[in-house]
Amino acid sequence: MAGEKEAALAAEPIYGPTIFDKIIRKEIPSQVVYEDQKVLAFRDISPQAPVHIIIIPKVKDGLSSLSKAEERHVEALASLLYAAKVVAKQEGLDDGFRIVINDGPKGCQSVYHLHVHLLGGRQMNWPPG
Ligand code: DGP
Repeated sequence: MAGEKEAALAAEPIYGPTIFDKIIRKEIPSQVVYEDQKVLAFRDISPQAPVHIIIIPKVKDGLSSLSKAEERHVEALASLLYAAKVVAKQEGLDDGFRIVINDGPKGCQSVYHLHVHLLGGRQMNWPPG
């Protein structure tokens, strides 16, 4: 049915490769600030704070978003948060910072490769928008 095909096409970019795969493979440039065996951290192209860094798992393994996480991803999820702490220290965010994970359309997720936003260098507000 046409409706099913449209739905499949619409879903393709969500579960397929994203711009972050190209960043991992260094096919497009990024300002990498931290890298280890499991994660890559680079400056956001559209910063929302003086420090705005994206932290991603190098191996996506189905983690298009946090809501897709399964028990096998627990270690990868922990690695992202620990890397966020390391990078925050590296960036001198000693007075505090914010971690954000956008999930799905209502969470304003635009790139479907799980990522943590590390924001800092200014006073954050609450509640968030
Ligand atoms: P989200 O909306 O939570 O899916 O965040 C995706 C972020 O990724 C957004 O803040 C902008 C950033 N981004 C998108 N494309 C690129 C890119 O090509 N390079 C870099 N450095 N960041 C990107």
